[in-house]
Amino acid sequence: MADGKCERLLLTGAAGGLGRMLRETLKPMARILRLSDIQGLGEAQDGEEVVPCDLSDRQAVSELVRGCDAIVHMGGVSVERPFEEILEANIKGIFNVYEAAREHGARRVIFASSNHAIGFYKQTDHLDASMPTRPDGYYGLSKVYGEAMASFYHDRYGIETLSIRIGSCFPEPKDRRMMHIWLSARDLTELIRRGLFTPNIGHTIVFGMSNNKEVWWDNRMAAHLGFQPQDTSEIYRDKIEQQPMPAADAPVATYQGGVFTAQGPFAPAK
Ligand code: NAI
Ligand code: 15L
Repeated sequence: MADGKCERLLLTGAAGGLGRMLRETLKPMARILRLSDIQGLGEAQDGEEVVPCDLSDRQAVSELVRGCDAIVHMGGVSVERPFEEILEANIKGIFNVYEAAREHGARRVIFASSNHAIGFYKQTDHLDASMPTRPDGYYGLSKVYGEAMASFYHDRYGIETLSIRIGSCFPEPKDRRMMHIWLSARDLTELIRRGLFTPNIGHTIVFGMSNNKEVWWDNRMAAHLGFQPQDTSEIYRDKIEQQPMPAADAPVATYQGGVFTAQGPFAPAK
């Protein structure tokens, strides 16, 4: 990873909402950007390789990671779903990614963790990355597992990871809850850049949020990244405050994870 560029950077989940954006913004960070997803990605453009892959397929993931010096792992189920779906894409998926990184010598992973790893904290709680996780569903549990994989593969094999507990990364915050945890595309891209090129990050956990006015999270434990978010949800406040106020005891107004805390239980798969 000389002169601030990876030789070959793998982006999983490249067909997803964030992946489509990162397909453009990660390009300057790599000589070759290898794009992967279970869904279609179109033709490879200049400086790209397209390698379709199901993350739950260990052999396919091993081939996918071969030749990559770093991995931005965005792929997987991104909402609350029955355990069986989360198990395949997220839990087996991240095991396969780290095993392949170990096997082929990839040294850095950026892991798209989520606020749902800590979603059962109340909106009145203030957290830093040393506080225990409080997952709000099977999806949140898979992100806790991913962070634990990152910790283990660093301690055992020296692979370094930035786990970004992404808040809500959409073009704009959609409701009052997201005003606290919104992350702009520009700030996510910069966090990934810091995660790829800051020396000696070990396993660092950072809360993925922009420079919002009223926040629940404290990122001082990730100060070595030198990340200074450029955007703020504040510019959307007038628009968001025109929305009706949710009931005070509604999950979206009570818990950091919002409605995810009230999804399920799911019927067993037939
Ligand atoms: P998304 O659902 O739009 O994209 C995820 C991609 O993963 C999809 O293109 C999907 O086809 C792919 N995928 C699913 N199962 C797969 C499998 N078995 N094999 C290969 N690919 C598979 O999600 P989005 O919003 O782009 O999020 C990207 C990542 O960031 C996800 O890991 C999500 O959990 C995480 N995240 C996103 C947040 C947001 O606000 N957008 C907030 C917190 C975390
Ligand atoms: C997530 O983890 C999801 O992937 C995303 O779709 C949003 O729901 C986000 O969290 C959120 O909590 O707003």
